[in-house]
Order: sequence, then C-alpha cells, then structure tokens
Amino acid sequence: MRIDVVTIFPEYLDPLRAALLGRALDRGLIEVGVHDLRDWTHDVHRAVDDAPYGGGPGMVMKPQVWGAALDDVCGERTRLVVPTPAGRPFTQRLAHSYAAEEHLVFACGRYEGIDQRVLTDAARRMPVDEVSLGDYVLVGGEAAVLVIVEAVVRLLPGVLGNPVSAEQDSFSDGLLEGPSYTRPEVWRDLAVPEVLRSGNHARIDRWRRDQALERTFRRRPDLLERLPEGSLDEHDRAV
Ligand code: 6GU
Repeated sequence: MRIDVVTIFPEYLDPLRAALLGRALDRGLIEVGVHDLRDWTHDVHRAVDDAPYGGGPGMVMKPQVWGAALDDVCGERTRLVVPTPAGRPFTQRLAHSYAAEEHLVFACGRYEGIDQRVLTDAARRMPVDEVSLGDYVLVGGEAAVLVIVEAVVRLLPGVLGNPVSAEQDSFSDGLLEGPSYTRPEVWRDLAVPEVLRSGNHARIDRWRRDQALERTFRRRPDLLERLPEGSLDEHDRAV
C-alpha cells in the first residue's frame, strides 16, 4: 500500500516513521510520502488560504493550490481521504475498507477547511471520503491522519506480530473488549479473577463474553442497539 499526505505541517507527520508504522516501512509493507502544500504555491507569500465568501470567521484553503497538489499526488487508483469534523464517522469497518486500497491520499485542511470545489472536482475522478474521528474539533487534519493510518496499517498482513489479535479486537464482534490480566496473581491486594486461573476454557470464554457485554452496556449502550440480528444468544440476553 502507498500512503501520501499533503499538509502545511509536514513535520507533524514524522511519527508515521516511528514504532509500528516505521517497522512496516522498513519491511516494505507500506510506502509513505509527505508533501508540503506550499510547494504548489507560486506567490512570494506562499499563501494557501483566503477569506471566506459570504463572510464569517477564519480562512478557507485556496482551490488552485490544492487542485495542483492533488493533480500531482493522486493517481489512477487513489482513494482520497479528507479528515474533517464535518465528515462521516471513521470506524473499524472503514479502516478495513482502507486496508484493501492500493493508494490512499490524505488532504489535511487547516483553518475553516478546504474550498469545497476541490473535493467536488476530485470526486469526478476518484472516490473521496470526508471522515471525522468523533464529536470534537481538532485544529487540523494532521493528528487525525496519524490515527487513521495507524488503524489501517495494523490491519495489513504481516504488520502485527500476532494476527489473531486483530480479529479479537474491540469492535470485530461489535462489542468492547473486556479486561485483561497478567502476573502476579495478587498485586496491591488485588487478585486476578479466579475463573482466568481455572484452566476451564469454556468457562473462561463465557466469562470474557459476559465481561464484554457488561462493559459495552455500561460504556457504549449505542453499540448494543446496532448489533446485527441474532448476534446475542440466550445467555448473552440474560447478562
Ligand atoms: Cl478527522 N479533523 C479535524 N480537523 N477535527 C476533527 C476530526 C477530524 N475528527 C474530529 N474532529
């Protein structure tokens, strides 16, 4: 997979080369390009923004600069992703769909956003997704790109040490994951739940499922509403 990011703060994307993502790069599982939007300006001030039509606060990113940048960076098989609090929610399902793409391009907006015609024009040639991480506002799309890329790259074959761990994640069965424990058996007078030391794997599986259901009910009842028909058995409903 190839990933390109266009931003006015290229150094903000340095963490893409660290840790898990750096290892994926070193092993040739992903290629990453980070591009300074100002490289596509032609004026002495290297201006990327201008006042909004219709008035109001803030500045809007100029279409000519973004248009030229995306013409150069996007290709035949690009999916364009634009992080914005006005986007549709970024979910594990969307992460899986991005993990199947050959080329992702991220357009990081700052200020009040990018002139909408840039996205309307790009959508004539490629799929364009405006996506949001949640109901809060970031200053720009850069931090969101770090989050989205990490969520996607860990799904690529060979990136995680242990491939089952991705399948057992929170959300893969529509529930939050329950608690985990390691040694010692008692720590600061707190004991590991007895069932986990019982060696009875049927009982352990049932307990983990109950913990996941209970945690989801308390923290994210909205997820239970959205479970597919038939995903709860009789015992689940009793919990
Ligand atoms: Cl994806 N971008 C920005 N700028 N703010 C956000 C966001 C994204 N998701 C939540 N807030």
